[in-house]
Amino acid sequence: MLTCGLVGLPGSGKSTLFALLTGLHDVPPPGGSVEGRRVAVVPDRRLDLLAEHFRPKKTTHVQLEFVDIPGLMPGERSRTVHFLDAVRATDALVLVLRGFAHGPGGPGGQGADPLVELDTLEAELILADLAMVETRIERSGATAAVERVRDHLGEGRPFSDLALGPDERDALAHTSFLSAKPVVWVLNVAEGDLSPAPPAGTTGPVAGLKRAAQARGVPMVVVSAELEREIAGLGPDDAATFLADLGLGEPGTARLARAVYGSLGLISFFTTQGSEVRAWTVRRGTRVKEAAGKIHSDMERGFIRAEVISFDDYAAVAAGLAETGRPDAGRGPSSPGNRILVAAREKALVRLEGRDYEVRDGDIVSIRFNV
Ligand SMILES: Nc1nc2c(ncn2[C@@H]2O[C@H](COP(=O)(O)OP(=O)(O)OP(=O)(O)O)[C@@H](O)[C@H]2O)c(=O)[nH]1
Ligand SMILES: [Mg+2]
Repeated sequence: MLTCGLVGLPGSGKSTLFALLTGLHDVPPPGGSVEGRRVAVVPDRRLDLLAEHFRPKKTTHVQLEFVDIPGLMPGERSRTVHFLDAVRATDALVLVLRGFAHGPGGPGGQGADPLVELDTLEAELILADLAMVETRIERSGATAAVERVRDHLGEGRPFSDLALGPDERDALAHTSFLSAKPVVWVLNVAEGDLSPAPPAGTTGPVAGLKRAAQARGVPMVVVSAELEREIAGLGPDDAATFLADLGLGEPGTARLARAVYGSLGLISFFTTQGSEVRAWTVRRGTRVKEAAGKIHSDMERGFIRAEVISFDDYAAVAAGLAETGRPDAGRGPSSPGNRILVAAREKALVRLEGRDYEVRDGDIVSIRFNV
């Protein structure tokens, strides 16, 4: 399972978000020195719809592990070492930046400046990488690739911004840089500031951070962790109404999980056969024969072909049919889902794909195999 670290300065809302993501009832106390680690079920409305249609015995979502890393306090050496160790043990980082004002006495002053927080966090990661590279040069001498990295980091730029040639990449293949980790920026805003898209030309920290995210190609998500915790406490119907009133289609946790997936270069595909409807994770660009191996090694070994329909095509067919609400619909072949697939086949929307087909996000896949 992939591990995502929630990192930020004290009081940015990491623990609030952590509780939200992992379904924890009580928010861990501020400044906790022992980080929490919990598994989150990644919400996916597409999978929920499939489960509603196929009525499986079991529905299996994708899971991600989140770590609530205590806030970085620059200058406090032992805490920083602990922070960096915790960061090192993750696959991806969620940078939680404060976009709401703290009450009097809150950490870090009252006003929010997410760009400054971002700089502070990145600088710490870059400094740790720089120290590592310098140690390496002292111990085993400099190579052209390592010197380039050192100069780049020395300018205060993250490893992820450095374009390397194939030879340089090979030379550094066994070195892991903290500033190379896939990141998502989360701006945690006050309840009233949760508009999905501030008007173009807006200034201020939110717009500034958005521009920076676009310029650097980093996925960014705006949430209000506090508000979303309140929403999560409502029943599913009230929660949906509440989100719709805010102009949001889905909870921030779903948007965040998708952004983490994107930053890691991961996609989901779905299977609906048998008694389970399930989401699977593969790297973008994975061929279907290899993807089949995720489900079962026999499916990869004896792969013949895959039947594939995109989720969007499936949903369009479903919307055009009255099947889903039929009171007499059962499970298995007589489930609404299978009737939708039959209709989709008649419209030639179910494709037969060979072993080299690259699986796309949202594909509904059925593997034909023979062993
Ligand atoms: N207004 C507002 N306050 C929030 C929001 N999210 C968190 N807070 C408040 O900010 C304070 C800090 O939240 P935490 O989640 O504990 O922050 P943290 O990042 O875990 O802090 P440390 O563990 O000390 O690093 C709490 O008082 C929260 O109630 C939000 O979306 N809006
Ligand atoms: Mg905390």
